[in-house]
Amino acid sequence: MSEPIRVVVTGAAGQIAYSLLYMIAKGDVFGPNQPLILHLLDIPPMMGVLEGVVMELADCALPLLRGVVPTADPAEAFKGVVAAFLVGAMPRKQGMERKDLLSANVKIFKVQGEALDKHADKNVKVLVVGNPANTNALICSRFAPSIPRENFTAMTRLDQNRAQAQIAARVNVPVANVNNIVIWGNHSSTQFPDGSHGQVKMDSGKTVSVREAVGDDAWLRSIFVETVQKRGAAVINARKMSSAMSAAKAAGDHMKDWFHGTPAGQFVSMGVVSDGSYGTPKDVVFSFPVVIKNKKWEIVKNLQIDDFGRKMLDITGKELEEERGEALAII
Ligand code: NAX
Repeated sequence: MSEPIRVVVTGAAGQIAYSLLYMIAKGDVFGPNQPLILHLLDIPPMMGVLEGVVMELADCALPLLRGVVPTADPAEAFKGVVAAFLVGAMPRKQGMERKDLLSANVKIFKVQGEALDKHADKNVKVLVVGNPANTNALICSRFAPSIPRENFTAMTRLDQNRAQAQIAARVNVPVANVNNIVIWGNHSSTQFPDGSHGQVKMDSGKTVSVREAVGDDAWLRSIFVETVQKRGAAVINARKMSSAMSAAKAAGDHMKDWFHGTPAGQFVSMGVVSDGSYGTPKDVVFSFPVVIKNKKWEIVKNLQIDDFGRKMLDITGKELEEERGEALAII
C-alpha cells in the first residue's frame, strides 16, 4: 500500500462535508488502496461541532484513514495537501444582497488562495464547491500564483448528475446509460444544461443520441433546461435545507475523475479557467466538457453549437464576466 496522501475539506463541520468526509475516507475518491490523512478546516465557532465529526470518523473504523487534523488555521489545513475540497463558504442570510455574499466569499477565497500558495503541494488539485463557486475558484487561483491555474476548478458536476438523472427518467433507462451531457458556464440559474451531444444506451443495447432517444427537442430546450437550473431550489423547498448528499457525491465524482481519468469516449463537465473556447470570455471560470488523462483535463473541442446554444452560452458568459468585475472591485 502507498504512503498516505493529505486531503483537505473546508467547511468540514457543515452538511455537505458530513457526507463527503465518509466517502473520501472509505476510499470512494482516491481508491481502495490509497491511505489518507484528512485535514478538516472550519471557523473557530465551529470547532466544537468539528470535534464531533472527528469522533464519528474515528468510530467509522475506516482502514484507509491514517490521521485527522481538525483546525481553524488555513496554514495548518493546507500544509502538504494534494487535493483540496473547498466547500466552506459564507451562506446567504436573510436580507443579504448578492453583492454582500460575493464580498464575504471573495475575502474567504483570497485568504485560502494565499494559504494554498504558501503551504499546499504545488500539484494540489483544488475543487471549489462553496458558492459562488466559479468566481470563488477564479479568485482563489489569482492569489495562488505558484500553483498552475489549471489546478483550480469549480463544481458543476452536481448539475451534470442532475441532468443525466432527468434524461434517464425521461427515456426510462438506468442513469449510467446516459453520457456526455454538458453543463456550460456558471453554477447558477444561467447555466446551460445541454443534452444535444449526449448519448443513451437503450435497453436493446443500441446507443443512440439523446435527441433521438428523447424525440422532443422542445422538451430538451425548455423543461429539461429549467428543471436542472432550478433543481437546487426545488430541493430546498422540499427538504428545507440545500442539497448535501448529492453535492457530496458530485464533489467525489469530480475529484475521482480528475485523479483517475475519464473513460474512453466520455466527457464530464468542470468549471475551469476559460481559454476562450467556444467564443466564451477568457479568464473566467467557465464550465466546459472536458476529458481527463494523467490528472490533466482538456476541453473537448469541435462540438457543434447551434443558435439556441450560442444564445445560452453568451448569457452565462456575460454573468461570469459581471461576477468577475464585482469580485475584482472588492479586492
Ligand atoms: P453549511 O452551512 O452546512 O456548511 C458550511 C460550513 O462552512 C460551515 O460549517 C461554516 O462554518 C464553514 N465555513 C464558513 N466560512 C468558512 C471559512 N472561511 N473557512 C472554513 N470553513 C468555513 O453549508 P453546506 O450545505 O455544506 O454548503 C457549503 C457550500 O456549498 C455553500 O456555499 C453552498 O452554497 C455550496 N453548494 C454548492 C454546490 C455546487 O454545485 N457548486 C451545490 C451544493 C451547495 O449548495
